[in-house]
Amino acid sequence: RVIAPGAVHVPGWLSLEQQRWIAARFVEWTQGPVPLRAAMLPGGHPMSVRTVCLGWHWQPYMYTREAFDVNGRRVLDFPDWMVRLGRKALFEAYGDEGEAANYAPDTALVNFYDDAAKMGMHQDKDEKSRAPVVSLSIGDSCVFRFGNTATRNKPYTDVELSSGDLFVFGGASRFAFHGVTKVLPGTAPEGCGLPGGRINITMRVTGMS
Ligand code: MD5
Ligand code: FE
Repeated sequence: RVIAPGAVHVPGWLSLEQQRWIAARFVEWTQGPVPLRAAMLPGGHPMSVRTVCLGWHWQPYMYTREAFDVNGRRVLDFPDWMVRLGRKALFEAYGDEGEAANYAPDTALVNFYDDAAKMGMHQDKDEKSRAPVVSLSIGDSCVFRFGNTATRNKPYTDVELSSGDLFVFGGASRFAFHGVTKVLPGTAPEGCGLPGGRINITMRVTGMS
């Protein structure tokens, strides 16, 4: 389950009941002050993935409290239960109790993928922190492409991420290029709480105050 140094994939980490509970929170987040939206890339094209943020709002390529690229409203707070879940995730991935206890994620980017959505190869460099990123998937499976830190091209490893999977990116893998090449429609398990599409939650430490 170690894909590269610091990159740990834990299939089926969330129970179906946890997946369902989180999927219900996702619906609430989308009905909060800032709706799901496709972020506009600097070239003028919207992303195919749609995102709602907690704690801090991400817009390419900065974090703010208010979503001034959407409707100017402040995003929902980062929930305490998610801090606790992030610490459990870090402990599961690395087994270091001290590191897990000190993990303090303060933003989550919650991505929704419909059948046609993809995410191009990129690095996550907008955080002023090297702390690990915790990723949780719910709904349809996808093909996740985990690359290298030097280029967006080969070598890379394609990994199928399915409903309930945990992936932690830390250490040498924190700034690796990565993307989602496709969603696999109709693969969501019965009872995961999402009838179609894929949710990915990424918890991060912004390093902002
Ligand atoms: C997703 N999300 O499935 C992917 C997977 C994103 C994003 O890439 O930026 O929202 S989470 C994978 C990820 C996040 C942060 C760092 C690294 C991977 N990494 O260093 O490989 O929606
Ligand atoms: Fe990313």
